[in-house]
Amino acid sequence: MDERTYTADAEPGDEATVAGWVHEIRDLGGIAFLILRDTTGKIQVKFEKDEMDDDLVETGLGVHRESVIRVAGAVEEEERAPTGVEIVPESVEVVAEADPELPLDPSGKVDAELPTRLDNRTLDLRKDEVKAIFEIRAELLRSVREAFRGLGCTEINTPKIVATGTEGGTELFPITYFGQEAFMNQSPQLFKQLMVGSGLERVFEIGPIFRAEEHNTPRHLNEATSIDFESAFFDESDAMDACETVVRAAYEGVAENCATELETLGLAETFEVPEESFPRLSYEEAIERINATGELDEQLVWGDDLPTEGERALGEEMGQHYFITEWPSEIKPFYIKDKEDDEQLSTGFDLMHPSMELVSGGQREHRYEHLVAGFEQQGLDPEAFEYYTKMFRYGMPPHAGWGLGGERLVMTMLGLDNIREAVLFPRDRQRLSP
Ligand code: AMO
Repeated sequence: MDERTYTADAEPGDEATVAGWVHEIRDLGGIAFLILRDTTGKIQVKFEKDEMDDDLVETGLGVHRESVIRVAGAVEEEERAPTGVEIVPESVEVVAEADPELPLDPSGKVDAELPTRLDNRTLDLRKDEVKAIFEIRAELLRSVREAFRGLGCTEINTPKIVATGTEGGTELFPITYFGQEAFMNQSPQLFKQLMVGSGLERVFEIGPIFRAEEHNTPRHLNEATSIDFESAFFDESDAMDACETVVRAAYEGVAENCATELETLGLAETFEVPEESFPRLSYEEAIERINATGELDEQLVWGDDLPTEGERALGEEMGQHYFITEWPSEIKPFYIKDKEDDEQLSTGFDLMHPSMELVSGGQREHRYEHLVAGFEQQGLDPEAFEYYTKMFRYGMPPHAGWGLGGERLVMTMLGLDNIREAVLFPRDRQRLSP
């Protein structure tokens, strides 16, 4: 058992053993201070050289920065100490020595570029502002899970090694599976849909998706975390309601439980839980409004995907989360259902943050003949998807759902410039390790 006291719990009058990293040593001559850091904060350790054992002073002040040490002593009140208390050490043990040369400076006094930080993520995460991002990410996922439970969902886990792709427009990563061609899964799409016809009916999954995107952008990863939802007997409007509930719950959880982290990131004053309900704009209105901004060199026409600059121009006008609905059927995947009264229009929707797309979703095609015809129209071989289509012959209810990019949610919530900031060990064109 770890019997140390966390630095944040050390109270004046305690005899405590604290353990952690040497953040800084300040030697003022007769007196010196060592700042010890652990996951809860920092504490000052005071060395009065003339009054202390020479070996103790030598061990405490001779250790390199970022070494791991254990210090036992009396906790005393000291107004001038950064946290109002300090430890007068009776023993100092060097548990794990750090090299004198560090690849980056965890005290943050010297800035490091993102690639250096990602190469040395362990050291990078010793910085309060980096650690804060991942504490918030964890809280966000906790709140999202709770919101899904509130919506009556069951959490599922589906295979990441698969036989077929589902998301046209992004490439697959092929792998060899016992001599057979297989792929890393792009989305749990087909599996989550199969569950709405099972006894589970309403499900969610939080897991990795793999996209062999060739381009290297600040908002694309080759391995991302997808937050997926699917429910029997939902239409696209119900699915949008559920999406709004989950996104708002993520903000609420962070606002409630991450005050310190938001403060560390300089967001305490500006962080806002979205209050208003998210407006729903049709695709047609969206392209008209983008065209009216005059930001694009060429006007958008019906059937165009929205270019990044277009999304940004519209986002600036909207100034909050909003849905884009009624997309042209031709630019949505085969599993999205067309509108009942107009098959040029789909039930597909996207949830947008003012700066980027966060979610795609829609009502699904649950009628067997229509589904198979849709495969053929998209140039896909229905036979390869027989494991999926077959279940639509045995009682598949109408259903709807969506997929939310976990890192994009963290990124937009915290105003990060690069999606890689929201992943411990990002996978991109250049980065396969660590
Ligand atoms: P889509 O492909 O739009 O839809 O993905 C859903 C959401 O996942 C995030 N995302 C990514 N984030 C980072 N890097 C990437 N390369 C990346 N690709 C996607 C985005 C995106 O909005 N099966 C459908 C969802 C559904 O209909 O249920 C799907 O995967 O935030």
